[in-house]
Amino acid sequence: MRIDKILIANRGEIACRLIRTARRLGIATVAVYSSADAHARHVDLADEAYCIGPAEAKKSYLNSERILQVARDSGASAIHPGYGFLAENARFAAECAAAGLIFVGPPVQAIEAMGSKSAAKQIMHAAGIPLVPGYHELDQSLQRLQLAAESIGYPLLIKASAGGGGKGMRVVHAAAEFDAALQGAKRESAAAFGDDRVLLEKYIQRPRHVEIQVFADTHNNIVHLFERDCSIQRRHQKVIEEAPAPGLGAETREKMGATAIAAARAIGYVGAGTVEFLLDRDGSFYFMEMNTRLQVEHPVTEMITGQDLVEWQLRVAAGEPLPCQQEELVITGHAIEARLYAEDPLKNFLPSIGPLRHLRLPQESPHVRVDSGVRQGDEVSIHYDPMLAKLIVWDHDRNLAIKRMQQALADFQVSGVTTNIGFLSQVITHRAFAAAELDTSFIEHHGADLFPEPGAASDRILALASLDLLLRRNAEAAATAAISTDPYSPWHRTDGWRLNSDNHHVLNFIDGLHRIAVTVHYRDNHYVLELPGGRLSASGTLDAAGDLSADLDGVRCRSTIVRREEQITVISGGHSHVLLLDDPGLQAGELDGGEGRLTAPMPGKIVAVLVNVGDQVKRGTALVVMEAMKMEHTIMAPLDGIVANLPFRVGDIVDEGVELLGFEPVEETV
Ligand code: MV4
Repeated sequence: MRIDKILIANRGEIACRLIRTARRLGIATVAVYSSADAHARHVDLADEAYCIGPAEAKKSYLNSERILQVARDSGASAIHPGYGFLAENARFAAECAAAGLIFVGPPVQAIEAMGSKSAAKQIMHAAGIPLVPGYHELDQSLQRLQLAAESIGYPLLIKASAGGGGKGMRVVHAAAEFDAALQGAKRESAAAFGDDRVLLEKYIQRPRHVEIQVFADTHNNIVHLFERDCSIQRRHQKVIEEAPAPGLGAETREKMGATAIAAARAIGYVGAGTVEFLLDRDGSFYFMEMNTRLQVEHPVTEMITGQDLVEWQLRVAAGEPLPCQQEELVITGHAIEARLYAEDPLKNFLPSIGPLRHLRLPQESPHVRVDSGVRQGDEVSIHYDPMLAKLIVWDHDRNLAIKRMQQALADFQVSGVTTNIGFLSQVITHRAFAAAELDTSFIEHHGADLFPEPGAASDRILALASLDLLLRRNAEAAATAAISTDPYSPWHRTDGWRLNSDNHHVLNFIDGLHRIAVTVHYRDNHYVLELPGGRLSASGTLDAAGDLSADLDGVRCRSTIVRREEQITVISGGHSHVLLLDDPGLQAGELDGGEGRLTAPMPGKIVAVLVNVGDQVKRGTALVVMEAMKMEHTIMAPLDGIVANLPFRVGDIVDEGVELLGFEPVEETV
C-alpha cells in the first residue's frame, strides 16, 4: 500500500531525520509537537504540524489517542514512531492497525514477544539461539535456584526476570553469598517491577556489547546489515557507537549475522530490528535482547553500507521487498557515532537545562554527518531527553575515523548549557579507545582519565579571552569613529597610544572563585599580555562569524568566544571554559587606566562642557569637548552613568592624563 503522507510520532533529532528521508521520497510529512516544542526544528521541517498537548510526555508524545486523532485529521496513511515514546508499545501498534494506518515497525506480536526480556530469552532458547549458560525456568524455589547456581558456577549474575537495562542485576562471586544475594535481588525486583522472579546466568566479565542490524520484509526476506559495537556505555546509556566492531573476525561476524537472522525469523519479524549480543573475550557470543525499533545508533550502519534504513522501513511498510539481498551488502570503511548531550559530566551527568545561546555545528561532508534536532536559541528543557545531536563520522579505517571525530567534536560549538563534548573528546582520544580495548566497563575503568578536573583557566584561555575583548573594542571604536564628527579624535584610538608613556590596561576576569588580572601592554602590531604563567605576545583577527584567529607567541590557533553580558565562553579545541569579565568599563567605550577615570589623552583646551553635575546620561552621550593638536575631541559617556563633578570650564587648559570629569557608571538599563 503506497504511503503518501506519514505522521512522525516523535520529536528532536529523530523526527528531523525521518522527515529528511520521507521528503526525499516525496512523502508528505505531518509533525506532532507539544506546547514546549512549538518552535522546534522538526515542526518547521514538516509539511504540516499539529499541537498534541502540553510539555509532559504522558499528555503529548505518549498520548496515543491524540496522535491517532491527528492521523485522521491530517489524512496520514502511516505513522512512524521513531525510538523511545511509543516505538515499542504493542498496544499503540495495534491501535494504528485498527485505525487502518500503517505502523512503520514490526508486527504487534513481535513487539509483544520481545517486550519481556525473560520471555524473549525463552523464545530464543527454543529457536536454538545461544544464550548465556543459566537458568530461566518458572520454578523459583530456593532449592531449585541453589541447584541451578551450583551447575552454572561462580561468578554468576542474578537478574530480575521483569527487569532490563541492567536494573536488578547482582553479581555473586561465591556459593556462600548466594542465598543473601538472592533474597536481596527478589526484594529489589518486587519493589521495582512488582514481580520477584529471577533468572541466573554465568557472569561474563567485561563483555562487549555487539549488536546486529537485521531487516525483514513481508515476502520472507531477511538480511543483516552487519554489526555495531556499543560497549562504551554509562549506566546502560550508550555514549559512543561504531561499525564495524573492531577486531571482530569474519567468521564471528558471519555466525553472529546468521544467528540474528534466525532470531528474527523465530518471531516472524518484519522491519528494522536489532539483536543485541554479549561478546565474551574468547569470541563466544550470547543473545541479550532484541529491540523492535530503529535504534538511535543506526547512522553508523548507514555510513558503512551506504543504505538509508528509513527508506528501507518505508518501502517495507508499503509492502515492497527489501532493496538489497545479502550478497549486495558490504562494509566500506569505519563509522563512529557520539551522542552529544546537554549534561554536566562533572555533576554526575546531570542534565544542563537552559538556552542554547550559541550553537554551531561542524560542517557536514561525506565524512561528517550531524543529526540534530535543535537550533541556536532553543531551550533545553527538563521535559525530554537532553540529547542535542548525534555526531557521526566515516572514514576508510578506524584510526582515520577517530581523527575525524576528534576534529568534529572540536568544531561542535555550544554555549548556554554545559555539554558532554569535552568528555566525549577524552573518550575518543583515550589510548585504550585507540587500541580498541573496548568493553562495557570502559568508562568505569578509565574514569580517572575521562573526567579531568575543571582546571583553572589556562594562560591560553585567558589570552584568547583578552585578545577577543581587545579586538572587539577596536572594532567598536573604529565603528564609532566612522560615525563621529571628529573621526580622528585620539579618544577613538584603542591602541593605548599615549604621549611618552607605555600605557597599559588591566583586564580583570573571574574564573570560578578566582580573580585573575591580565595586564595588556600595547605594541605596534600586537599586545603583550602579562598572564599568571608569564608574558605572552598576542595578536589576531576576528572574522565575520566572530571566530578568533590568534597568534600566541607565534602559535596560531582558532577559537570562538561567545560573549553574553559579563560571561565569556571560550570554545577552543572541543573544550569550553566560562570566565566572567570583572571590568564593566571595558564592556564598551574607554575608561582609561582601568581606574575608571576619564582622563585627557594629551594636553589641550576645554572648548565645551555639555552636561551638568548630577546629570544621569546614557552610554555615548557627549559630555565635554576639548581642542588638541588643532582638532576638536568629544569625550562621550562610555556607559550609562552620572556626572559626578566637572572640575574645568570652557577655556581651561588641561594637561595630559588630567581627569576631565568625574563619572560614575550605573547598571545599564535595558
Ligand atoms: C550481563 C553481563 C554480564 N554477564 N549478563 C546489562 C543490561 C542488560 N543489557 C544486560 N546487561 C549485562 N548482562 C551476563 N551474564 C553484563 C551486562 C552489562 C552490560 C551489557 C551490555 C552493555 C552494557 C552493560 C553494562 C553493564 C553490564
